[in-house]
Amino acid sequence: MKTVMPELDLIVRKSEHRPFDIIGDVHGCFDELRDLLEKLGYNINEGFGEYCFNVTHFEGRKAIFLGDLVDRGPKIVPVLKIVMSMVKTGIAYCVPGNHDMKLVRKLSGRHVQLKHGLAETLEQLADEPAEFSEEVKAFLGGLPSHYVFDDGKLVVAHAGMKEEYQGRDTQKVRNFALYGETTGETDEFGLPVRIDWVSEYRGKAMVVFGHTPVAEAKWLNNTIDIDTGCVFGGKLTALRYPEKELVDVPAFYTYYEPARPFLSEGIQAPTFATDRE
Ligand SMILES: [Mn+2]
Repeated sequence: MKTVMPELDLIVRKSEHRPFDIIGDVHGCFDELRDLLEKLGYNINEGFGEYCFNVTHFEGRKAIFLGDLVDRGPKIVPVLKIVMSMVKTGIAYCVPGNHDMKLVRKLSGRHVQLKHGLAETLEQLADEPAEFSEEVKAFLGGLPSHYVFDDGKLVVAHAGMKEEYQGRDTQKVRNFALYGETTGETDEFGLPVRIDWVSEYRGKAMVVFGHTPVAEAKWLNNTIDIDTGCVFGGKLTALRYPEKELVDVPAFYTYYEPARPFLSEGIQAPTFATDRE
Protein backbone atom coordinates (compact mmCIF):
# COMPACT_ATOMS: atom_id res chain seq x y z
CA MET A 1 0.00 0.00 0.00
CA LYS A 2 1.35 3.40 -0.96
CA THR A 3 1.51 5.87 1.89
CA VAL A 4 0.64 9.41 0.95
CA MET A 5 3.05 11.81 2.62
CA PRO A 6 1.74 15.23 3.51
CA GLU A 7 3.56 18.21 2.05
CA LEU A 8 6.34 19.63 4.18
CA ASP A 9 4.55 22.95 4.45
CA LEU A 10 1.93 21.02 6.40
CA ILE A 11 4.51 20.23 9.07
CA VAL A 12 6.53 23.44 9.10
CA ARG A 13 4.38 26.31 10.33
CA LYS A 14 7.10 28.69 11.42
CA SER A 15 4.91 31.75 10.91
CA GLU A 16 2.33 30.42 13.40
CA HIS A 17 3.22 32.39 16.53
CA ARG A 18 0.00 32.43 18.40
CA PRO A 19 0.05 31.33 22.03
CA PHE A 20 -0.83 27.66 22.36
CA ASP A 21 -2.25 25.27 24.91
CA ILE A 22 -0.65 21.90 24.23
CA ILE A 23 -2.67 18.96 25.55
CA GLY A 24 -1.37 15.46 26.33
CA ASP A 25 -2.89 12.02 25.63
CA VAL A 26 -6.67 12.22 26.08
CA HIS A 27 -7.59 8.52 25.48
CA GLY A 28 -11.34 9.14 25.52
CA CYS A 29 -11.35 11.14 28.78
CA PHE A 30 -13.90 13.66 27.53
CA ASP A 31 -15.09 14.98 30.91
CA GLU A 32 -11.55 15.86 31.99
CA LEU A 33 -10.84 17.36 28.53
CA ARG A 34 -13.91 19.58 28.72
CA ASP A 35 -12.92 20.79 32.19
CA LEU A 36 -9.33 21.37 31.09
CA LEU A 37 -10.38 23.39 28.04
CA GLU A 38 -12.66 25.52 30.21
CA LYS A 39 -9.88 26.01 32.76
CA LEU A 40 -7.69 27.20 29.87
CA GLY A 41 -10.30 29.79 28.90
CA TYR A 42 -12.04 28.03 26.02
CA ASN A 43 -15.76 28.46 25.62
CA ILE A 44 -17.52 25.25 24.56
CA ASN A 45 -20.93 25.44 22.91
CA GLU A 46 -22.57 22.09 22.35
CA GLY A 47 -25.11 21.30 19.68
CA PHE A 48 -23.63 23.42 16.90
CA GLY A 49 -22.37 22.42 13.49
CA GLU A 50 -21.18 19.20 12.01
CA TYR A 51 -19.60 17.68 15.11
CA CYS A 52 -21.91 19.26 17.71
CA PHE A 53 -19.25 21.51 19.27
CA ASN A 54 -18.28 25.09 18.66
CA VAL A 55 -15.20 26.08 20.64
CA THR A 56 -13.81 29.60 20.91
CA HIS A 57 -11.18 31.35 23.01
CA PHE A 58 -11.62 34.94 24.10
CA GLU A 59 -7.90 35.65 23.70
CA GLY A 60 -7.57 33.80 20.41
CA ARG A 61 -5.37 31.04 21.82
CA LYS A 62 -5.11 27.74 19.97
CA ALA A 63 -4.96 24.18 21.29
CA ILE A 64 -2.55 21.52 20.12
CA PHE A 65 -3.47 17.87 20.72
CA LEU A 66 -0.54 15.48 21.04
CA GLY A 67 -2.45 12.42 19.82
CA ASP A 68 -3.78 9.20 21.34
CA LEU A 69 -7.28 10.61 21.40
CA VAL A 70 -8.74 7.09 21.33
CA ASP A 71 -8.60 3.74 23.18
CA ARG A 72 -9.05 2.75 26.83
CA GLY A 73 -11.25 5.66 27.93
CA PRO A 74 -15.04 5.94 28.27
CA LYS A 75 -15.95 8.75 25.85
CA ILE A 76 -14.00 8.29 22.62
CA VAL A 77 -16.73 9.68 20.35
CA PRO A 78 -17.16 13.12 21.98
CA VAL A 79 -13.37 13.45 22.23
CA LEU A 80 -13.07 12.83 18.50
CA LYS A 81 -15.96 15.17 17.77
CA ILE A 82 -14.63 18.09 19.77
CA VAL A 83 -11.06 17.73 18.45
CA MET A 84 -12.23 17.32 14.84
CA SER A 85 -14.47 20.37 15.11
CA MET A 86 -11.67 22.43 16.70
CA VAL A 87 -9.19 21.46 13.96
CA LYS A 88 -11.79 22.12 11.29
CA THR A 89 -12.52 25.62 12.58
CA GLY A 90 -8.80 26.39 12.94
CA ILE A 91 -8.74 26.73 16.72
CA ALA A 92 -6.66 23.57 17.18
CA TYR A 93 -3.91 21.49 15.65
CA CYS A 94 -3.57 17.77 16.19
CA VAL A 95 -0.83 15.22 15.60
CA PRO A 96 -1.58 11.49 15.56
CA GLY A 97 -0.61 8.99 18.24
CA ASN A 98 0.14 5.31 17.77
CA HIS A 99 -3.35 4.39 19.03
CA ASP A 100 -4.97 6.75 16.51
CA MET A 101 -2.99 5.29 13.60
CA LYS A 102 -3.80 1.75 14.68
CA LEU A 103 -7.49 2.70 14.59
CA VAL A 104 -6.98 4.09 11.08
CA ARG A 105 -5.45 0.76 10.01
CA LYS A 106 -8.39 -1.13 11.52
CA LEU A 107 -10.93 1.17 9.83
CA SER A 108 -9.05 0.67 6.56
CA GLY A 109 -9.75 -3.06 6.76
CA ARG A 110 -6.28 -4.12 7.87
CA HIS A 111 -5.82 -6.87 10.43
CA VAL A 112 -4.78 -5.49 13.81
CA GLN A 113 -5.08 -6.97 17.29
CA LEU A 114 -7.94 -5.50 19.29
CA LYS A 115 -5.73 -4.99 22.35
CA HIS A 116 -4.88 -1.99 24.54
CA GLY A 117 -8.39 -0.53 24.41
CA LEU A 118 -9.05 -0.72 20.67
CA ALA A 119 -12.00 -3.09 21.19
CA GLU A 120 -13.65 -0.47 23.43
CA THR A 121 -13.07 2.24 20.82
CA LEU A 122 -14.73 0.12 18.13
CA GLU A 123 -17.70 -0.60 20.43
CA GLN A 124 -18.19 3.12 21.04
CA LEU A 125 -17.84 3.95 17.33
CA ALA A 126 -20.44 1.27 16.51
CA ASP A 127 -23.10 3.43 18.19
CA GLU A 128 -22.49 6.16 15.59
CA PRO A 129 -23.52 6.16 11.92
CA ALA A 130 -20.95 4.45 9.66
CA GLU A 131 -20.11 7.79 8.04
CA PHE A 132 -18.64 9.00 11.30
CA SER A 133 -16.01 6.24 11.26
CA GLU A 134 -15.18 7.25 7.69
CA GLU A 135 -14.71 10.85 8.82
CA VAL A 136 -12.56 9.71 11.73
CA LYS A 137 -10.42 7.62 9.40
CA ALA A 138 -9.95 10.53 6.98
CA PHE A 139 -9.23 12.98 9.79
CA LEU A 140 -6.70 10.88 11.73
CA GLY A 141 -5.15 9.49 8.55
CA GLY A 142 -4.58 13.00 7.18
CA LEU A 143 -2.70 14.46 10.15
CA PRO A 144 0.99 15.37 9.76
CA SER A 145 3.50 13.41 11.88
CA HIS A 146 4.58 16.51 13.82
CA TYR A 147 4.53 20.30 13.68
CA VAL A 148 7.22 22.95 13.81
CA PHE A 149 5.85 26.32 15.00
CA ASP A 150 6.99 29.79 15.99
CA ASP A 151 10.11 30.34 13.85
CA GLY A 152 11.20 26.78 14.62
CA LYS A 153 11.20 27.36 18.37
CA LEU A 154 8.43 24.84 19.14
CA VAL A 155 8.13 21.23 17.95
CA VAL A 156 5.20 19.01 18.91
CA ALA A 157 4.91 15.27 18.26
CA HIS A 158 3.20 12.36 20.01
CA ALA A 159 6.34 10.50 21.14
CA GLY A 160 8.83 13.35 20.63
CA MET A 161 11.19 14.32 17.82
CA LYS A 162 14.95 14.38 17.81
CA GLU A 163 16.70 17.38 16.31
CA GLU A 164 17.83 15.85 13.01
CA TYR A 165 14.27 14.71 12.20
CA GLN A 166 12.49 18.01 12.95
CA GLY A 167 10.64 19.45 9.94
CA ARG A 168 11.36 16.36 7.83
CA ASP A 169 8.91 13.86 6.49
CA THR A 170 10.09 10.31 5.90
CA GLN A 171 8.79 6.97 7.14
CA LYS A 172 11.54 6.98 9.78
CA VAL A 173 10.43 10.41 11.00
CA ARG A 174 6.79 9.29 11.07
CA ASN A 175 7.66 6.19 13.06
CA PHE A 176 9.71 8.22 15.52
CA ALA A 177 6.80 10.63 16.01
CA LEU A 178 4.45 7.74 16.81
CA TYR A 179 6.64 5.38 18.86
CA GLY A 180 9.99 7.01 19.58
CA GLU A 181 12.86 4.58 19.17
CA THR A 182 13.02 1.18 20.77
CA THR A 183 15.90 -1.23 21.19
CA GLY A 184 13.92 -4.19 19.92
CA GLU A 185 14.06 -5.75 23.41
CA THR A 186 11.23 -6.04 25.91
CA ASP A 187 11.32 -5.47 29.65
CA GLU A 188 10.01 -7.61 32.51
CA PHE A 189 6.46 -6.38 31.80
CA GLY A 190 6.70 -7.48 28.15
CA LEU A 191 6.87 -3.86 27.03
CA PRO A 192 9.36 -2.53 24.46
CA VAL A 193 12.52 -0.96 25.88
CA ARG A 194 12.78 2.60 24.65
CA ILE A 195 15.87 4.50 23.58
CA ASP A 196 16.21 7.64 25.65
CA TRP A 197 16.40 10.40 22.99
CA VAL A 198 15.56 13.07 25.59
CA SER A 199 18.81 12.72 27.55
CA GLU A 200 20.76 13.13 24.29
CA TYR A 201 18.68 16.07 23.06
CA ARG A 202 20.65 19.27 22.43
CA GLY A 203 18.28 20.96 19.93
CA LYS A 204 17.28 24.63 20.08
CA ALA A 205 13.58 23.89 19.60
CA MET A 206 11.44 23.11 22.61
CA VAL A 207 9.94 19.65 22.07
CA VAL A 208 6.58 18.92 23.71
CA PHE A 209 5.37 15.34 23.57
CA GLY A 210 3.29 12.65 25.29
CA HIS A 211 3.00 8.87 24.76
CA THR A 212 4.87 7.72 27.88
CA PRO A 213 2.79 8.27 31.02
CA VAL A 214 4.64 10.00 33.85
CA ALA A 215 3.43 11.03 37.30
CA GLU A 216 4.52 14.65 36.77
CA ALA A 217 5.51 16.58 33.65
CA LYS A 218 9.17 17.54 34.00
CA TRP A 219 11.56 19.55 31.84
CA LEU A 220 14.71 17.90 30.58
CA ASN A 221 16.98 19.40 27.90
CA ASN A 222 14.26 21.73 26.57
CA THR A 223 11.80 18.85 26.19
CA ILE A 224 8.76 17.94 28.25
CA ASP A 225 6.52 14.87 28.38
CA ILE A 226 3.02 16.03 29.34
CA ASP A 227 1.27 12.63 29.24
CA THR A 228 0.31 12.36 32.89
CA GLY A 229 -1.82 9.24 32.37
CA CYS A 230 -5.34 10.62 32.80
CA VAL A 231 -6.97 7.39 31.61
CA PHE A 232 -4.90 5.48 34.20
CA GLY A 233 -6.18 7.68 37.02
CA GLY A 234 -3.47 10.34 36.76
CA LYS A 235 -4.37 13.73 35.32
CA LEU A 236 -4.85 15.48 32.00
CA THR A 237 -2.14 18.11 31.54
CA ALA A 238 -1.75 21.11 29.26
CA LEU A 239 1.36 23.20 28.72
CA ARG A 240 0.76 26.86 27.96
CA TYR A 241 3.21 28.15 25.35
CA PRO A 242 5.15 30.39 25.48
CA GLU A 243 4.37 30.85 29.18
CA LYS A 244 5.65 27.34 30.10
CA GLU A 245 2.83 27.10 32.62
CA LEU A 246 1.31 23.69 33.38
CA VAL A 247 -2.45 23.43 33.85
CA ASP A 248 -4.09 20.12 34.77
CA VAL A 249 -7.31 18.38 35.71
CA PRO A 250 -7.15 15.22 37.85
CA ALA A 251 -8.78 12.08 36.44
CA PHE A 252 -12.29 11.49 37.77
CA TYR A 253 -11.70 7.72 37.74
CA THR A 254 -9.09 5.12 36.99
CA TYR A 255 -10.53 3.98 33.67
CA TYR A 256 -7.82 1.50 32.78
CA GLU A 257 -5.05 -0.26 34.66
CA PRO A 258 -1.55 0.48 33.35
CA ALA A 259 0.56 -2.49 32.30
CA ARG A 260 3.26 -1.05 34.52
CA PRO A 261 2.61 1.28 37.46
CA PHE A 262 3.86 4.85 36.98
CA LEU A 263 1.96 7.08 39.42
CA SER A 264 4.13 6.06 42.37
CA GLU A 265 7.39 6.11 40.43
CA GLY A 266 8.13 9.81 40.75
CA ILE A 267 10.46 11.08 38.04
CA GLN A 268 11.29 7.63 36.71
CA ALA A 269 9.60 7.48 33.32
CA PRO A 270 8.45 3.93 32.59
CA THR A 271 8.51 2.22 29.26
CA PHE A 272 5.04 1.63 27.96
CA ALA A 273 3.16 -0.38 25.36
CA THR A 274 3.71 0.95 21.86
CA ASP A 275 1.06 -1.24 20.26
CA ARG A 276 3.34 -1.62 17.30
CA GLU A 277 2.42 -4.53 15.11
MN1 LIG B 1 1.00 6.62 22.57
